[in-house]
Amino acid sequence: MVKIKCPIEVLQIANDIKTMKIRGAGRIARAAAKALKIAAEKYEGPDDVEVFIAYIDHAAKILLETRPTAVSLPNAIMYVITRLRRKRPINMAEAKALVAKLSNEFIKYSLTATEEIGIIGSRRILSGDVVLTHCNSTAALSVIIHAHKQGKDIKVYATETRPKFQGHITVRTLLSEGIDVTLIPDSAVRYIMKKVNKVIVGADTVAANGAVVNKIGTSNIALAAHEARVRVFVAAETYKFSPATVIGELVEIEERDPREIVDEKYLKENPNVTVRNPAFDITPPEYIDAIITEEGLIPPQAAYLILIEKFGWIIQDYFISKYPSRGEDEE
Ligand code: RUB
Repeated sequence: MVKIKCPIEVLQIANDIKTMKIRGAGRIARAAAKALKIAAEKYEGPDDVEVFIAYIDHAAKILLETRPTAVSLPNAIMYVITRLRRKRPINMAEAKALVAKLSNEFIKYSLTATEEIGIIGSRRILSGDVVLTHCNSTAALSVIIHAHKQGKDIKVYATETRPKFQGHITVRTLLSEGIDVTLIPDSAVRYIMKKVNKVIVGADTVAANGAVVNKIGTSNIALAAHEARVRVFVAAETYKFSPATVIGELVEIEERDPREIVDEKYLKENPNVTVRNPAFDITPPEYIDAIITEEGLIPPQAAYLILIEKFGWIIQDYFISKYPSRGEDEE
């Protein structure tokens, strides 16, 4: 089949995700959906829907190869592509319009979900609360900002989040909302936990057993919170739940360039030192009090229910591809 080149704008978005100019699981997902829409608009191949779909698949593949951990990225792409395939557009105009519609639909859903999480989660924040957050999560910030807008008097500790310092983005956002925020080094978490009474973080991926994959250091924070009897809330839209984990797939943890931690000179002068830079870690469900989704506040153990409700047909497809007899109709 003819391979049509991916437009430069799509390659640029892919590169921005890879280099973290676009970062955060929700933003990555929306950028990927937008990239597919641009790909559809810029399509210059033959007037053949099958070729068009193969071209969109190719753009999707490039986007999927950018970062491995946040499931929001494949889920956003799957949202567009599976519906495009199922709908079977009869001509190019219909196919292009459908990709644009699905992309817009996903982006709107994502933004609305973040708002709803803010409203739901803010009910659990009380005046006088001292909240600790890690990295930079739009969903977690939505909870904090909604609570503040309701007139609740809250104080926030934000971790720096080495090595990329996303905590500074969090601090800037909270300050611009007029929220009292203190920046702390990641290593000060257990020391500060005495003053904190709620932890709120985001998620890149939620597994079927309720384990949460989020920025490296999240599991240390959850452990320190558990020890100090401080509640841990995870703010996560349902497209951050991973259907593949239902069939036992593991979540790949991104290892980034060591030069985000030490410079080139250090690596040259210390050839025997191995520097590792894992970007995410896994917090087991035992250390999480609740996950705040747009579908409501759930215990982490209910992740499977969300997955079946939201991705049931995809999970079914996984099973059918592995065990074809499951797809056969019963007599
Ligand atoms: C970002 C990170 C965030 C989640 C949730 O990591 O771990 O906590 O992605 O963010 P990175 P959001 O900076 O490496 O992308 O709630 O904005 O989707």
